[in-house]
Amino acid sequence: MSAAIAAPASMPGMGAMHAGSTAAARGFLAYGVVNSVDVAASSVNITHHAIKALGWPGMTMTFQVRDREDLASVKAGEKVDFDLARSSSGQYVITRLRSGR
Ligand SMILES: [Cu+2]
Repeated sequence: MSAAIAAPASMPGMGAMHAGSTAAARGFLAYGVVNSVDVAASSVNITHHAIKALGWPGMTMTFQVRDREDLASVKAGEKVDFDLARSSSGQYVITRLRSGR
């Protein structure tokens, strides 16, 4: 995918949108570019493409990662693909993260 990512620098109210009402505990495949990795916090900041299945536009945001080991395989500036799943608290977390190819 070579399309430019039209990413607003930040989106106020995005958190509420991400806590939205998508039903089951499905996984959602997404693509983006890593901006920063925080191993201590088990989180990664990603500028992701639009995720149609969730109705999300492309944007920059921080995700929690379920398996911290996934963070060892990615670094800032790298293209990645990842799976999102909705946690019991209603947040979307990354359940699988890997370098794009
Ligand atoms: Cu987002």
